[in-house]
Amino acid sequence: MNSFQRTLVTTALPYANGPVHIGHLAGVYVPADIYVRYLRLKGENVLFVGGSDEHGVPVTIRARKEGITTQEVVDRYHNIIKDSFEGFGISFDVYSRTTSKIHHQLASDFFRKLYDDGKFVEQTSEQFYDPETQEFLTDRNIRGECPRCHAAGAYGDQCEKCGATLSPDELINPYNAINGNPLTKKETKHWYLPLDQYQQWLEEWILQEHKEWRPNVYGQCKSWLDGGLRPRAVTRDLDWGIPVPVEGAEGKVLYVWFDAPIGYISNTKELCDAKPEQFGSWETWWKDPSTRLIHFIGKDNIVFHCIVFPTMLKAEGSYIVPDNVPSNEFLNLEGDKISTSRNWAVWLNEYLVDFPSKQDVLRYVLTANAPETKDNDFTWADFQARNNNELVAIYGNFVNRALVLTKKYFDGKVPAAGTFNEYDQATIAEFQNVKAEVEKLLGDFRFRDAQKEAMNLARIGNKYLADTEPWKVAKTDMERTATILHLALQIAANLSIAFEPFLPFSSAKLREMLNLQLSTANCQLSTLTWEELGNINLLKEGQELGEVSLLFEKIEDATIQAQLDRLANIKAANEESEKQEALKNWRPADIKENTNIDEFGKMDIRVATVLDCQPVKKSDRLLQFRLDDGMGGRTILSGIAQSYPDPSVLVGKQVLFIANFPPRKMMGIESQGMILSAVDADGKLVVTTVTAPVRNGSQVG
Ligand code: B3M
Ligand code: ZN
Repeated sequence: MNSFQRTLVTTALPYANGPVHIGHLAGVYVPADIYVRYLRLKGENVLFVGGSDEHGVPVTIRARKEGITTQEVVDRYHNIIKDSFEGFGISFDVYSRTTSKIHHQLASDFFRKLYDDGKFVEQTSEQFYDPETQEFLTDRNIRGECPRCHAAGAYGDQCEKCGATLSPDELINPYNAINGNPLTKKETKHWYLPLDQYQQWLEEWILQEHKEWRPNVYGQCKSWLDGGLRPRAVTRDLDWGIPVPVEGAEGKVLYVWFDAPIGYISNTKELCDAKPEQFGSWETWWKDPSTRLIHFIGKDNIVFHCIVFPTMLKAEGSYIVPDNVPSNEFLNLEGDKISTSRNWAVWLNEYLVDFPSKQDVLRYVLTANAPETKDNDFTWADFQARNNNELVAIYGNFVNRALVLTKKYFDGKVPAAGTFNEYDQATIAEFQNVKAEVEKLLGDFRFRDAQKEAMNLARIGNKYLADTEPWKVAKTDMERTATILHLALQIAANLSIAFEPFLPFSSAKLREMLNLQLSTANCQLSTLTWEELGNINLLKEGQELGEVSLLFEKIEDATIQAQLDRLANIKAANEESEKQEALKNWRPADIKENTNIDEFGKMDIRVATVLDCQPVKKSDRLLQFRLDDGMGGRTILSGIAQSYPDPSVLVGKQVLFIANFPPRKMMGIESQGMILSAVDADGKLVVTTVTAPVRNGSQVG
């Protein structure tokens, strides 16, 4: 099993319908980049493939929203996304796009081969249809009320509010997301990949042969397989995408989830065809069983990468299938689900502007807090704390002290080491032990723990200086001071290797400060290798150090506050637009079951004048009414405080109330009845009244 000769690493292709955000980086691109940089440092043959997913409904929705063409949308966001990844040092060998000619050809041929080999089944089914625009609607273009949380405007595939996975049939009052039209159903023909026919193979391949996959990935596959696989449509009625290359399929395109993973292959082909002498043949990467294929993805993509795409590859017959699919759970932002459509995110392109030269801080925080086994939360407070207390206080502080003291006492030249004493030896041994641990963790895709171990190396260095106190020793013993700083500098040089996969920008900066001069333009080591980690002779005695500056800088409260303010504004805007969406699509509820005059007659509804109305202390919901009910007065509590921020507007008004409810105590106050209110679409309650004055205590009927 370990006869692999090369590793092909792919990362999910982000939809080019918006910029990428911290969720993308944390879930997929940083872990993949750590892994690839590590393999490269070890001298392994590795290819790192990425690209933008430019088909699918999300991009067409964005185009309509922004009033530009779909091509303009994908051009714009492909470039923004590509720049963001470059900005964060995600070291792709190729980053291309699914609108490329090569991809259209390859995906089309792939479909045609399966079609010609009789691998698909054809099926006609009923789909949601807008009779006015005469188009079939995809899940994403259907909206309606969420059956779970009852938020307005949930999508046919998912509710952005509560995160539920939905099918359009579950939505309450579904409508066309673009024009609000009500929908009917109509028959249409599509091609299906019969996953059921591959069930047994998948069970063997995943459940038996890949027990080592992450529990979240294995578990999700198992539950799909246990539920029994069904054929899946791989074509759609849409005008944006790769045309179905079959006669009689006009107006249909390949389903985006059919073409997008083929994008991994097309992008490899694009690179290899352009530089065969450097990267070899694309077919070696995709068809030679000695290639190890690894897909880095987010958890919502598991089924496509573990079940659908492997089935496509298997059905085609000449491809390898993935060896592992390290998938992360989700990263939330300040307690709420990250959402592109709701603008609830930290956008990478904005971060790069707001925090210039601080790419590694975000890389560090996202790895330290990576959602490897469960969903996790990104908070700006944690971001600040990890920067100030870990990067600055441990790693940065150690490096700075070692370099500044060398400048001070040894004219900025690496001092000669005398004999290492026992404590030095123990420090070296402890330091060298960490290497194997980091390797094991990285091999198991446990990036969070691996980075923690790398940080332990910095801790060892920091502790070494704190314990040996060269600034004190220098007063009496320059020889010993030289030994201490010599070792400290060697440790610093080692840190530049250990952190290279995680914090490549800082490693490059550190090497410059140490005058190791090994960095290349994209922050990759050119001559140092992972094997050197633990070597305490990386720096030569007498070698001159470079300019010293701070490796990391403290982040101030005001900077963090500015980010929090920005999020608060977005939240307010979202609440407002959700309210508008609810109002726009509101329809009266269905009429209740029939009742009769006798039932109604049991209800004693009367008129009263509000004498006083106050919020109930310690309750944000209740108002306390004092009423003149014509019968000596009564107190009623009503849960409408949110709708009446100034309850005094009700004083003097005549209201309707139910007089014969049994008294009930709330917050220590007895409520004697119920005041009648109407509920508006946005949940606002409006107290009912009479259209002309009547005597208090009059009955309504
Ligand atoms: N574009 C969905 C996503 O961004 C999709 C991934 C494709 S990977 C082949 O989550
Ligand atoms: Zn919901």
